[in-house]
Amino acid sequence: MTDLVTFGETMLRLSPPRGERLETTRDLTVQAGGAESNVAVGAARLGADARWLSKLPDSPLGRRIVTELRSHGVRPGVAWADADESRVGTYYLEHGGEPRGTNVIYDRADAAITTVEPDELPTDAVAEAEWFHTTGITPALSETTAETTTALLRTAGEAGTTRSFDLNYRAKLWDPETARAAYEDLFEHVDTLFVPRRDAREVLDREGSAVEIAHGLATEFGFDTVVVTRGLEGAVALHDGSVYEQDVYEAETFDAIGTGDAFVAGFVAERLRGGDLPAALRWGSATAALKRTTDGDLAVTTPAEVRDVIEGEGGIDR
Ligand code: KDG
Repeated sequence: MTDLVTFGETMLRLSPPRGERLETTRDLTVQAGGAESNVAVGAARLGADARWLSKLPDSPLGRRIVTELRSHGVRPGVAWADADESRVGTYYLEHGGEPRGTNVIYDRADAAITTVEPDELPTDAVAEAEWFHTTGITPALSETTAETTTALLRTAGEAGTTRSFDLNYRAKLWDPETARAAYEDLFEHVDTLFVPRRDAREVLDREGSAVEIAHGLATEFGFDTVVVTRGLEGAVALHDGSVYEQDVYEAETFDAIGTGDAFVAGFVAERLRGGDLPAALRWGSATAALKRTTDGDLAVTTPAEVRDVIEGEGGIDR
C-alpha cells in the first residue's frame, strides 16, 4: 500500500541569482516546483512511500520534472501528453529582500495538466493509498482540473483513504469569491484541512482567532482535523474538540517558498508513521524550518535533521 499520493501541477521554477533582477539577469536556475509535488518530495525524504500524479508533455522539459522528483524518491504517476500539443507551466521567481518583496510571475496558462481527466491517471493508486493530498491551486487551473480534483477526492473517500487539502489560495490564479465557492464544494470530501489564517480571513471570510476559525470550519464542514497556520506565530490544530498549539522553530530564512508544503510533508509523514497530532505538528514545523534554510521549493532534508530541530540540536556538526 502506498503511504501518500498527491495530485497537482509541477512547473519549472526559473530564478535569477540572488540580488539580480529578472529584467537583466543572464542566468536562471531551473528547479521543479509545485505545491503537491513539494509535499510528496518532503514526505518521501522523511521515509514515506510517496507518489505524485500529474500530466506533462512528453518532452525534455516534462521529463526534466519527473527526473528531479524521482531523485528524491517520489514515484511519479504521469499522464504523458503529446509534446507538440501541450506545454509545461513555468514560474519565474525573483527573490526580494527589504524593501522589495519576492515576486512570482506565472507562465502556466494551458499547461498540460489543464486537460487532465481521471481515466488518464493511475487512480488505483489513490484508492490504495493511506493518504491523499491536494491543494486549492489545482482546481484553479481549469474546469477540467477542478472536476478531476473532485473525482480523485471521491475515489479516495470511497476507498477509505485519508484526504487532506491545503487551501493554498493564489490571488494570481483567481478571485476570492470564485475560489471560496470552489473550495466549499470540495470540503465535503476532505478529512484534514490546512489553511493559512490569512486565507481563512480573506478568502473564506472567517473572523476571530485561529482557534475560533478552526472551530467554525470544523463545525460547518465536518472536518476531522483543521490545521490553521499563522506564519511566524506557529500553527493551531483542532481535532475532536481538542486544540493543539505549535510554535515555529527558529530558522534563518534563505528561501520561504515551499514552507507551507514542507509543513504539510512533515505533518503527514509523521501521521503516517502513527504519530499523534502534537508530534505531527512538531514534525511539520521542524520540516518547515529546515526548508526555509535552503534554496528551491523542496524540503531536502532527513528524519535525523528533523529530530535534531525538534530536540534543539542545531549548530555545526564536525
Ligand atoms: O507552495 C509553493 C508553490 O507556490 C510553488 O511551488 C508554486 O505550485 C506553485 C503555485 O502554484 O504557486
